[in-house]
Amino acid sequence: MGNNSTIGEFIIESQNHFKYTSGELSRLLSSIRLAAKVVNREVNKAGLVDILGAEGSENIQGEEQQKLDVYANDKFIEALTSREVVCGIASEENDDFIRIENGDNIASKYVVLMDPLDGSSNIDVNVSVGSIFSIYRRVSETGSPVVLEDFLQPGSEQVAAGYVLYGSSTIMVYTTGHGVNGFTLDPSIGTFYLSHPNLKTPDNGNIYSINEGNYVHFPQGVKDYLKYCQEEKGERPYTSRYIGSLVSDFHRNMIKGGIYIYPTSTKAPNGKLRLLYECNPIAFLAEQSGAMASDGYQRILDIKPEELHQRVPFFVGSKNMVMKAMEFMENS
Ligand code: AHM
Ligand code: MG
Repeated sequence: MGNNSTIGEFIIESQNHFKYTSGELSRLLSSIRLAAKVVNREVNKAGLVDILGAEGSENIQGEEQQKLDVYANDKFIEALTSREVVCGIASEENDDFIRIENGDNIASKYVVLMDPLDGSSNIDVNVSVGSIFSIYRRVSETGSPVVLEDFLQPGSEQVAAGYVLYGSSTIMVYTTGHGVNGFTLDPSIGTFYLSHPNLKTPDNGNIYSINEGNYVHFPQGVKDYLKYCQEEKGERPYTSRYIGSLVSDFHRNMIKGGIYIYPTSTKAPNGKLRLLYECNPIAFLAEQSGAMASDGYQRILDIKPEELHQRVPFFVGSKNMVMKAMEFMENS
């Protein structure tokens, strides 16, 4: 397939990659794409909306100003519910999962877990943010209301996962378990085009991404690995790059080679990132691109989740770099 295909054409041509070919997953992905375009429009005028709304808390349409992460959450939920493509949604923005029982949703096989706007503290300063999604087949019987178990599946059961990065351009990157492909939005016509076919993470890299300000709180293994990254030997010292937006840091490392770490710390004993809608989808993409994702000791995708908003330490990126970091964790 040429680089000129739109994401819609690409999905149709890859139908045989989907285990269940009812077209439901294609429709689900197309709903996510639609929500992403709406969120993209809003993210792009974030500063403007503030100016227009400066007099009071309302914008020119007289609507109340909403924080963008709440707005993104609403848009994703709206797009997914109104098209009857999922029977349940779990989101970083909602304490509990949402059962969708109106219309034909109840007959849907799929649940979606998402972080509708990750890194949203970066919005105010014009730095890239992203939306992350993870899709599973429900384990409870179709036609009945979804239950917590439908959401608490190990990452290895994901049917599809991806992210949208609202960066210098907007790109949607996803996998259905047959490699990773990236589609860049042409904003003038509102269509995503295949721009990054078959993305592969280099096995080695020279970038490490971590919030080093927390150094004193890190476990010894991470401290030792950081010293290793900074040592003058061969390809080292590595370069440090940390945007503070998981999607952006991961995307860069996937293309250039590198490692991203959000470890445990004395302040955050389980790390900060959420297993179900941040680490699992990123880990699925990582593995599909030839990279690795670990909690420091074991594969992220093998973890059996116990809670919807469970946190987990996260080491993701170029295979050899993640293996090296795990070696330091093991030996510390
Ligand atoms: P959020 O879901 O509240 O936006 O937090 C997740 C973000 C990640 O995108 C980013 O990698 C990390 O938090 C940055 O955290 P910190 O500021 O502690 O370095
Ligand atoms: Mg988040």
